[in-house]
Amino acid sequence: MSYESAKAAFADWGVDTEAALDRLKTIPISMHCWQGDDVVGFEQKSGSSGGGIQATGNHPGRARTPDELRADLDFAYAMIPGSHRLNLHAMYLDTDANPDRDEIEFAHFAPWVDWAKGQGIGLDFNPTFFAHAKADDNLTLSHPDQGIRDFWIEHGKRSRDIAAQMGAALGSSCVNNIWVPDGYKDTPIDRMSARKRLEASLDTMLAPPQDKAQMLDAVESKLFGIGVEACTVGSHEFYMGYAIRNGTLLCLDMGHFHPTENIADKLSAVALSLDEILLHVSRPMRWDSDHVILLNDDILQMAQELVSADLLGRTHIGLDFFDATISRTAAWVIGTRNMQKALLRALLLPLQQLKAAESSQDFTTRFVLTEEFKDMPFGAVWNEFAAREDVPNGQGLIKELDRYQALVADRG
Ligand code: RNT
Ligand code: ZN
Repeated sequence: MSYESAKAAFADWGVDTEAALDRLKTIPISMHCWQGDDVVGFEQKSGSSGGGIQATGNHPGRARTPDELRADLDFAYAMIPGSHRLNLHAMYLDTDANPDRDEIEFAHFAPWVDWAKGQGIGLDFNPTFFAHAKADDNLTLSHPDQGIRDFWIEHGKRSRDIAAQMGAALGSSCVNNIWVPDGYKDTPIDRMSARKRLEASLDTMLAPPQDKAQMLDAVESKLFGIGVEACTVGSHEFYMGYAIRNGTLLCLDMGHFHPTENIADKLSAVALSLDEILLHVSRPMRWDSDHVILLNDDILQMAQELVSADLLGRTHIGLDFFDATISRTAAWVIGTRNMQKALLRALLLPLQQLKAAESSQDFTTRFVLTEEFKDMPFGAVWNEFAAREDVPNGQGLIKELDRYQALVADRG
């Protein structure tokens, strides 16, 4: 179907496709660096990834250096319509120096900032509280040992400074997201002390004032992880309260709740108590497996909530998945485009009619409308978006993804 026919079909329902495309263009997705190298990073060290985070698969083409990762990102961004962001983890520093986590500085990330400037993209940041000898027991900010806590507090403080400098250099506030693996494999006897230690460490870390125009603090909860099945110190209730009391962003990761929970239902609830939200869009399969996101009901419902509850202006959309069984660049491209496609579908819904039906308790009309709308020509509107943004689609996209994968396949 041509775009003009699709436009008319949506207009029939009172939906303006041009307005939807204009809005979609302005929504940045923060693409996570760690899909490109299986969450390994560029520290000069050996050891396991730790923290229960494990990419599986050995598809050829893993980026081994910052230059390779940037080349892969350049390609991926060229396949994704719109202008986006990069979400960097502290362990992806780009320097010949070999600083420990409590020694990192902005200078160690300068090549990333120069690159981002050249690409016109914003950066987000994360302290790395895993994949380190001092995190091997899955205790960092809540560790009973004050020395270990201080080490990680220093890492966290430095990460906030680096994020602020990134935000200042790029003229776009950098979200600095804190996730720690802390927890217990078996049932602890004193959860309260662990949570008090985590709280106190966060308080110390977040005490130095930062300009919100430069950096924004976010905290990420989790239900459980491998090796910490019995108790996660930074649970949802812990961080929900912490974020409200301290005015930080709350990061909702789609894989960090019970498998039957959907964060689509949480957005409007937490938005009443929080200014801003960070999303880690992911696809849990049976557990927090971080599969590449599909254009499935979970993502569609979440995007619908963002639009329907008017939360796009105060939600930062980040991705968090990693799959090493398929082309890593294809995973980035398809996952990011799926997030955009979900937003587009949400922007093309006859929301006023749906809301009117619901508020008059006419659930039959709401039901018929949502189901009839599934046959609307969303694809033609997406094709138009891709064409206007000069990115390939369909067979052209497959050709490009294959071509790039062949280029990187002989990396060792
Ligand atoms: C882990 C969290 C966290 C990480 C990244 C790499 O369960 O989801 O966000 O995936 O920091
Ligand atoms: Zn996450």
